[in-house]
Formats: sequence, C-alpha cells, structure tokens
Amino acid sequence: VLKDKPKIVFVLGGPGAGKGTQCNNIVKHFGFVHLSAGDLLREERIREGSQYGQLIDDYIKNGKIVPVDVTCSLLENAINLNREKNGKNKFLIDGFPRNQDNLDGWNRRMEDKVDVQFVLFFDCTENICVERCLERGKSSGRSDDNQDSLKKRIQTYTNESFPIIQHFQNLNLVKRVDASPDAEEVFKTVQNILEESEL
Ligand code: UP5
Ligand code: MG
Repeated sequence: VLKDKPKIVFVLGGPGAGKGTQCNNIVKHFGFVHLSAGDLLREERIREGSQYGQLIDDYIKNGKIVPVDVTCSLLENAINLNREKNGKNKFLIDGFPRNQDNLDGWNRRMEDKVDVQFVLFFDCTENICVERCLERGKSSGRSDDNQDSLKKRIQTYTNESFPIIQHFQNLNLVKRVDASPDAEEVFKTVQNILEESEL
C-alpha cells in the first residue's frame, strides 16, 4: 500500500494546444500516468449503464464544461485504481480544472488527499489551436472538432479556463511552455521542466 499522497501535475492550455501529445511523451520518459479528463468523459459517455451519457454528449458538443462531480469522480477512481493495482503515484491530469466549479469541487474533495506539484501551461494562439483541431477533425471522429463547436470551445477557454490558469499563476504554480513550435521542439521545453522538477 502506498503511503505517500499521489503527486499531481495539472496540464492546461487551449483546445488543440498539444496537451495530450505532450502528456504521451512525458509518460514515455518520466513514468507518469496520463489522465485526460476529456478522454475519461468520452469513455463514460459510451459506457453501458452510464447515467451521464446524454449529458456528457451535450456538454462536449457545445464546448461546455461538465459539472465537476462527474469529472472529479472519474479522476478520483482512475487515481485510486492506478495506485492500488499498479503502484503508480505520479499523475498528469490533462484538461482539468477548467472553470471555477471544477476548481472548487476538486478542492472540496481532493485537496487533502493529493499533492499538487505544479501546472504545465501549453500556450499558443487561438489560430493555432483552431487550425490543429480542424486538421485533426478530418480523422478524429470527435464530435467537437468542427468550426461550430470550436468557436464555443475557444469562448469557454477564454472566459472560464484561462482565469483558472491565472489563479494558479498567482500561486506561483505555473510553468509556461510555448506550444507553437512543432511537437518535438515543444517536448524539449517540457523535458527541461520535468528534469528540473525531479519528480
Ligand atoms: N499537434 C499537437 N502538438 C502539435 C504541435 N506542436 N505542432 C503541430 N501539431 C500538433 O493535439 C491536437 C492536434 O494537434 C493533434 O492532431 C496533434 O497531433 C496536433 P492534442 O495533443 O490532442 O491537443 P490537446 O491540447 O490535448 O487538444 P484537445 O482537443 O484534447 O483539447 P481540449 O482541451 O479541447 O479537449 P479535452 O478532451 O480536454 O476536452 C474536450 C471537452 O470535454 C471540453 O470542451 C469539455 O466540453 C469537456 N471537458 C469537461 O467538461 N471537463 C473537463 O474537465 C475536461 C473536458
Ligand atoms: Mg486532449
């Protein structure tokens, strides 16, 4: 049984900034478990017997943020499962918390149970974000990789998610990464940050 609290790195940034891509790279080199809140919600949406399928579907298509209890439960279960079954204790939480409701709900439920280390912030322009998502949309099958949903996702990011990044910035927890170069270049910055953190 693990005695230490799980170590958490939040991974934030606009839609398509490259959070998932870089998390996969980090997993390969630094032994973290990658928990994408969006991926967990998309799995829950199609899980047989889920009572949240319709709700999640509606929120994702409209770029709205799912109520925190749903997302936080999925994250907490995934953390516990990885600790108990695999002895894993370092987690990248990708795409969460992305509004005040997320942050408040997380703090209520998780603050005492985990150690949040820092926030990796993937920063690039709105245009790059949209371009990457539309390009991916040609083959991703994601219901929100289209012009209509993207407009809403960007709006939600600007109005609700970016202020959360600023909140962490005020706590001096943000490590900013320029997410505009190619993925290999971005990973060099990420690698430096992770090596320095000695996690
Ligand atoms: N790509 C990646 N890096 C590149 C680079 N450096 N140069 C060129 N191309 C690059 O990358 C996106 C695309 O760009 C890929 O094709 C990639 O190859 C290429 P990816 O790594 O997938 O970027 P990521 O930031 O992960 O983009 P994603 O679309 O996953 O971000 P979102 O934050 O929009 O999506 P997420 O899955 O987190 O959330 C989706 C929705 O779920 C939300 O809008 C919301 O409705 C809901 N949600 C909640 O309600 N609550 C949550 O807590 C989380 C999600
Ligand atoms: Mg992603």
